[in-house]
Amino acid sequence: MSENMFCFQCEQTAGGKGCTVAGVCGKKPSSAGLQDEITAGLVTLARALDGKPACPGCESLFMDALFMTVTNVNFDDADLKAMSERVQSAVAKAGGAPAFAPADLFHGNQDIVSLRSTLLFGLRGMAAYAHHARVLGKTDPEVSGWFQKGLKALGEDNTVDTWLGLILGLGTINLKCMAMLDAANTGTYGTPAPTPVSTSKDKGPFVVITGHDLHDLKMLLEQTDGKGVNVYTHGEMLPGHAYPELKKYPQLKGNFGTAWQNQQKEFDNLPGVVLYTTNCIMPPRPSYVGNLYTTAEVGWPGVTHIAADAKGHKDFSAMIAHAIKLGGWQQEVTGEPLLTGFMHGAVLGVADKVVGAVKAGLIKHFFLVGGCDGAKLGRDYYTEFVEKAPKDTVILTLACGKYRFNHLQAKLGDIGGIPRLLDMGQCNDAYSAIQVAVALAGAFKCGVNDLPLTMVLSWYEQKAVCILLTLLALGIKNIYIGPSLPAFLSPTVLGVLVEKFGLKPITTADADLKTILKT
Ligand code: SF4
Ligand code: SF3
Repeated sequence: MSENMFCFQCEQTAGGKGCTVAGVCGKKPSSAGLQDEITAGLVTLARALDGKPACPGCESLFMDALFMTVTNVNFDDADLKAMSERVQSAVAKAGGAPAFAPADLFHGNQDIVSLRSTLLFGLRGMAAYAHHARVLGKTDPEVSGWFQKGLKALGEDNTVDTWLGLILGLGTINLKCMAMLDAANTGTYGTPAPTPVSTSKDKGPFVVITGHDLHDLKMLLEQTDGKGVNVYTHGEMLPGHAYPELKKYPQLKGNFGTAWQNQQKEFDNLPGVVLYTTNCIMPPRPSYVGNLYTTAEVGWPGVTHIAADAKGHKDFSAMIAHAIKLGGWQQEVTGEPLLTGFMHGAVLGVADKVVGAVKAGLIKHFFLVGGCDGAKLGRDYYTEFVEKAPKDTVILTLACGKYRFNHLQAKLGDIGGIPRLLDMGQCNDAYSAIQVAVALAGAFKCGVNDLPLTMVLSWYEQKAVCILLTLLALGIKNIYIGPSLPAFLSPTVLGVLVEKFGLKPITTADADLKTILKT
């Protein structure tokens, strides 16, 4: 088999090793090549800027270009080529520098490639979060500067210790980035509150909006207001319902579908349009490809892209008219509501109740069962884990992996007036989980590692990588991770993480619960 490309950045990578002929995600070798070209160009740009302040527009260029290379974001070679040219022109304007070549990304022994790749993938994940905060007007010089610093480091021959320092440094700065995004989201749209979200389908035309960008959701709600067009959230957009400034729109009807990997089935013959604001777009089927729209860094060849104008405004009118023409669902279908909105503001608001329930022995353990969903077998572990967790335990969840079990909310019941399953929001709301853990540690006068709290994470793409690095940088130990370990972690690097942080691959729900709860 000839090697046309090499990519091992996500959990579904071919054979658990690397996609070499074509991406399991649908990425073509030409797109993979362009993404490597963009990345290498960014390293050269970071070199060229060394010691100088970032060129005008370079801060956003770093974020947007890295975001574009995240799994399932952009499959359109025309977009990737245009981005690569933007990077090259910035390099030329910065005065040039010794070129870092795409092949250099894979230079060195297995461990060096592993360490370099871990840093790169973490940077890609953080870039998506920084992008969402930036569109809401929030930037931080330290976060922005770190893209330049991290990219420059990718081109250096560092020692293992230096690489490890950089990787944990990225974890620390990503906490700042997630805090900035949290401040951007809550500052703009208010403090999320627990909110039941309908999963019913109402009659009439509709737009489905997927991805993480709340600013896009807000613009869509403004432009559908009073038009008789309903809006449904999909995937990671579900927590949008919990924000006061978003849920006030009556046409924000509910949540449609489940996590990203089911879209080809769920969007089949959909009588409405779909707007993708971030990852995760999958190869669309002919039955619905004509109903899709992309925005921001997302792209699929032939799918209409809605770009922002110079003021950041996006004109969704043609897409809304398309939804009206499609007519929407003709019959109402009733579904069970999902509960979301337990971000840190809501949970810390009932902190006394939570602490009281622990002290009274009602709550014995907390689990954070969170992270990405995906198509591969083995992800039923997370459903089983939640179902089998004893009744005196509370489960915090976040990101799209929760669709494996969020419909079980009512069945799981509550403890002392607190639901046993608390949906804390999107993957970036890992910040909320950290805030809650730190507050609990404060209330019990102990360290986070001494709390009766275990993190059981599922990963798929690079945002999960930067979050994991943040948790490690905070010194959080004994994290369970699955469904499989990242292919980009070499045995030696994995060994270091296991030794230093007690990182554990998941086994079975029964065995892991037994170990954690020492039963
Ligand atoms: Fe393969 Fe994942 Fe890379 Fe796609 S993103 S090419 S599935 S490793
Ligand atoms: Fe999900 Fe793609 Fe990662 Fe934000 S939307 S968590 S997989």
